[in-house]
Amino acid sequence: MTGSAPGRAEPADAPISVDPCLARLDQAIEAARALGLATDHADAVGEDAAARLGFPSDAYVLALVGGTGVGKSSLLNALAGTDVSAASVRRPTTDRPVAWLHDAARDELEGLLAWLDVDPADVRSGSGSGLGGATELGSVAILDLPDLDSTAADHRRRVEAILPRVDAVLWVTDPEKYADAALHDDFLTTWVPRLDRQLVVLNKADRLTAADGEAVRRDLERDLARLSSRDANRPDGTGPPVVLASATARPGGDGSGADGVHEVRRWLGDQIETKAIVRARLMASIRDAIAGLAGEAGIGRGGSVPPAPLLDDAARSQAVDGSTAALLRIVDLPSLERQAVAATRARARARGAGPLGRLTSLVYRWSGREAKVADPVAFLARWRDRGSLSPAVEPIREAIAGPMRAVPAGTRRLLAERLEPEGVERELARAVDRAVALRGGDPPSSRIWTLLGIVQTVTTLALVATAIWVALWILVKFPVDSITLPVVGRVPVPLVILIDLLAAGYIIARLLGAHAGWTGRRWARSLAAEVRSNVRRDVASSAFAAVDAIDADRRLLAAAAVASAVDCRRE
Ligand SMILES: Nc1nc2c(ncn2[C@@H]2O[C@H](COP(=O)(O)OP(=O)(O)OP(=O)(O)O)[C@@H](O)[C@H]2O)c(=O)[nH]1
Ligand SMILES: [Mg+2]
Repeated sequence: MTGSAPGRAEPADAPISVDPCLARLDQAIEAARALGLATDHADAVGEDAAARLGFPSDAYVLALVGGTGVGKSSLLNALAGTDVSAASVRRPTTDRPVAWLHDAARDELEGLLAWLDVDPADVRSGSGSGLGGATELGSVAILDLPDLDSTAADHRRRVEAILPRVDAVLWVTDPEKYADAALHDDFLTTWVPRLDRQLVVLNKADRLTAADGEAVRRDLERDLARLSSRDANRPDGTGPPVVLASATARPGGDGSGADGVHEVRRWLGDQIETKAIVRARLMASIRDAIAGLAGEAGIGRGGSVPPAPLLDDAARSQAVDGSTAALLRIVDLPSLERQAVAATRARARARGAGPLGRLTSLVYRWSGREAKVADPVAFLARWRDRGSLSPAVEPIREAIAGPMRAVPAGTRRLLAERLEPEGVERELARAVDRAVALRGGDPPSSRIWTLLGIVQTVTTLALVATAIWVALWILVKFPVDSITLPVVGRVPVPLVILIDLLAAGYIIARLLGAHAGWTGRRWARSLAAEVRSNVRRDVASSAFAAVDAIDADRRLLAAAAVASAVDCRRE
């Protein structure tokens, strides 16, 4: 039906625009959808508001609402000055909306009435003789609605469907029904705070003594003031006025009832700003819809703003610690450190162990041993082969179990989907992949190794030369000097030099080994620390991404609800 409405157009002279209020509704709906909540009602409120703004707001729609037989149709007839809606003793009588409006307004309001689903055959108009013939009554279309409380259930549904689209209400009750729960609890609770323009008519006042009528009137006023005070925009808690009337009392007749109908006429003829009436009830409905969404999300009135995160810091950090520890067990940092030390030693050997070291390095590499035990980067890359991720998923799921119970069912479903074990496993695996993609995976080096390499090379060359010398001496037996050593006695010089060179080579190799080990261990420790902190950081940022998204939408919805108090305020 909204499709039949013309496009939205804010009245040009509107002092306050509904647009910011509608924008808040859009924001709240978007957040609520992201939270998995049903937004049908809020969608309908938004669509209705947009549609209503597309119709003229120089006139407003007033509905007569009440139980069956209270005299709604009789009241309309009295106001119109002619029988426009059937009134009878048969219950219920009115089964679909009947509209009455001033002749002058008929053309202008036809579209609006069609949008309200009033059959054109049920639209009556007149000169308003019953309304005093006042042309200012061209600013109201009066709807006589079916009842709220008869056995015809579809009557109530019709009222429920049309009420969100009317701008003002004339609540009609009578001495028997004024305390009726159906009227008091459901409808008044919902609508009294939302409508700026409303009047309560206690009809059939002719059946009460003046004193009883006055007592009932005061009783009703008290009740209505209580309902109105629930509206933040009406802190003074004044409810709609209550009028005692008698719709069937003849004009010029005896009493207060007829005066009451005059009072209703006067109220209808009040010089009111119809645009403001329409805007105010649209904004009240929108604000209500936003508050409804916030309530659905569990962040309604009384909740902290911004709402507390679903998962508190302590629980989150405990879960991240647990999951990180489980992941690091798979990554296997002690083995990583061993690989790092071995890789550093291999590099030191290649640089600082002279020609023989270079040779053993080549053998080490070609045999594939180096890649297996001395390549920390490759070792990290193979982390997935070393165990199952399930133990790392558990702390995350455990942490969210409590908050899951606290959120509404729709949000719980969303969270359950996003936090199903396979998904969490994938996220954690990605986090570890990112964490182990280290920059600078090459082992460290040192100038000392180059220096030791040169010394070792010289020593090796000298050793080869000396070995040749010793071999020749053994074969040819040419004379050489001897040195007398304690215990051993006389030892030929070539042999002494050979032994010295061997000892020097050994010492240089030990020095190199010690330095490479020290450098390697330092590097290994920093690699392990980097992996450890990377894994924790990436787990912290990704494991609860779904919860963080829900938190962000809850904050957005709460912000929309808070802002709606300003953007949807009445003039
Ligand atoms: N005594 C008395 N009877 C009234 C008054 N107003 C209406 N009635 C009678 O009450 C009966 C019901 O009136 P209706 O106007 O049909 O009531 P209604 O609220 O439209 O009822 P539904 O269409 O069924 O919802 C009729 O017999 C009216 O004559 C009144 O002020 N005083
Ligand atoms: Mg009726």
